Order: sequence, then C-alpha cells, then structure tokens
Amino acid sequence: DLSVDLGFGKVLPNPLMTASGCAANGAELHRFFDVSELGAFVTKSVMADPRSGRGTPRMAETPSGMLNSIGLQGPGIAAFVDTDLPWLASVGARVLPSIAGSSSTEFAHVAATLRASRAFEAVVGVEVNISCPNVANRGLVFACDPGASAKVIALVREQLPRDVPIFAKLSPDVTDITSIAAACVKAGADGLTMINTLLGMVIDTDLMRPHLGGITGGLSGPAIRPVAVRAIWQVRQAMAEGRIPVVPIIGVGGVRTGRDALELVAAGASAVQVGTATFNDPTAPVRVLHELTDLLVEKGYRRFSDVVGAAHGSP
Ligand code: RRO
Repeated sequence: DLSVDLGFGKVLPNPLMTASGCAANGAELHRFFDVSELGAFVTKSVMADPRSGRGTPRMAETPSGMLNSIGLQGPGIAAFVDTDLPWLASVGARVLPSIAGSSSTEFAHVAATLRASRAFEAVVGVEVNISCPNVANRGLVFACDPGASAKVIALVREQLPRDVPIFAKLSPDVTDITSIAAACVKAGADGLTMINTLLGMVIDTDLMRPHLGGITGGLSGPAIRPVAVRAIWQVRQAMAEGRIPVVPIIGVGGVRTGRDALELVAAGASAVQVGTATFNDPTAPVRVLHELTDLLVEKGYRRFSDVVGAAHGSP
C-alpha cells in the first residue's frame, strides 16, 4: 500500500511528485510518461503577473549539482488558471500548484485567483514557495524570518478552502530550520516541503566574473541530498519531541534513485519530489517510484507509511 494521506481526505495513490520548477506545467514530461501516474504534479512557482525571469546565462552545471538563477519565469496566475491547470486536470493529474509572491498581498492574490479557477477540483494541495533564492533575495527574506514566513502562510491559508492543505516550502539557507518550520505550522501550514535549492555561485575563470546573470544561484542535485536529509530529520525530530505540531513533510533534494528517495523517507518525509534528475532522464519521477516500490517489497514493508521516519528508531 503506497498511499499517502496529505490530510483533509486528500489521499494520493503514491508518494512520488515532481519538484517545482523542473517540469514547468507538465506538458513536456507527459510526452515521456503519463503524469497522472504520479502521486501529484508540482508546477513551477507562479506569481501574479507574467515574468521572463533573469537574463542568461541562468543555469550552470557542476560535477555534483546544478545552479540556477531563473528568477521566477512564468505565465502569471491568470494564464495558469486559464490554460495550465485545466490541461493538467484534463489528463487526470493531481496538482500541487506552487505559488510565489514578492509581498504577502501578492501571495494572497495568487491563492485567491487559484481558488476561483474552474479546474480547482484537480488541486490536492498548494505549495507556498517562501524560499526562492533568485528574486533580489525577497524569497529568502521570507524564508529566513519566522514572522514574515508566518504572515504569508496565514494569509494564504485564509484564501483557500479548509480541505485544501497548504505546504510551506523551506530554504536550507537558515541557521535553524526548525524555528521557521514551527512558525509556518503555527501560522496554519498543513505540511512542509523541504528543501528549496542551496545558495551557491560559479565563477567563469575565462571571464573572471560570476557565471550566472543573477550572480548567485540555487544549487540542486546530488550535492544537496545530505542537506535535505539533515533538514527533514531535524524537523521530524522536533515534531517527535513536541516542539512542532506533527504535519506531513514532503522531501526534495538530489533524489535520483529509489534508494535516494528511501533516505528522505527514512528521515521523515511522507512524499518525495524528483527535480534535477528529470533533466538527464525525463522518466526519473516514475522510475524512482518503481525503484522505491521494489526496495520496499525487498525490505518486507507492506505499507509505505510504516517506513516514514524509520531512521528515528521506535517511538
Ligand atoms: O525561479 C527560480 O529562480 C527559482 C525558484 Br522560484 C526557486 O524556488 N528555487 C530555485 O532554485 N529557483
């Protein structure tokens, strides 16, 4: 039994999801596999207005991961609810739209517009991206500040029906992720997504200048998997100790194989997103699902929920 309960009766058939930003609105990946096979499809963070993002170059490969300074390129929420969401609904996908804003009011506007969408029934939850590293640090201004994070979460929570869970997406670039997690949950987050990319930089040694147009960028891929495992483990531990109310954690960061996914799950994640790995292998999210399933069978687990947080030992 691979099912995952996100809360409020939103039960997914399996724990695999795309990671925000790596598969846009789903149409590209749908050429490689049926996106409704995934537990949920997470879309690129959408803001109020259309945006072209930062200038190029805005991607850089490193031996252990990828840096991006995309800067929230996107169609804007009106086009998203008009075109992208209805398309995902039409192919039977369960959708976890990711929303962003440069102010708490913008977040609230995006959430309210989403709610009014004719395809809203395909939405199984909303990911609130308070941790984009690439918008003049506004994103990290939210993610590093418990008060600012809580304000956004509370406002978004008010805009959406009670039975649609909201997930706060956290940044690894904070000194104490448990205090941000606690602030978000207390403000009304029904779950947490951990982690967004890690701030990094690549220098072009021919030009002797930072390579990315945005100067710094977000590092993703295998390099950040141990950071994700650590963050998930710390927050899950804080929940076990009663310092944070217990809510589901969605794990994301450097997952390429079923065994990588299992690491995040054992740390405490109830669902796993696959992002950067899809650039090399567009079928990665479903492949990871099958590899994880085989691994659980091999290890004798009958229910996926039994392995969530297993690395913490018996309660
Ligand atoms: O668009 C981006 O530059 C971006 C976003 Br919104 C994010 O949340 N994380 C990231 O690495 N890049």
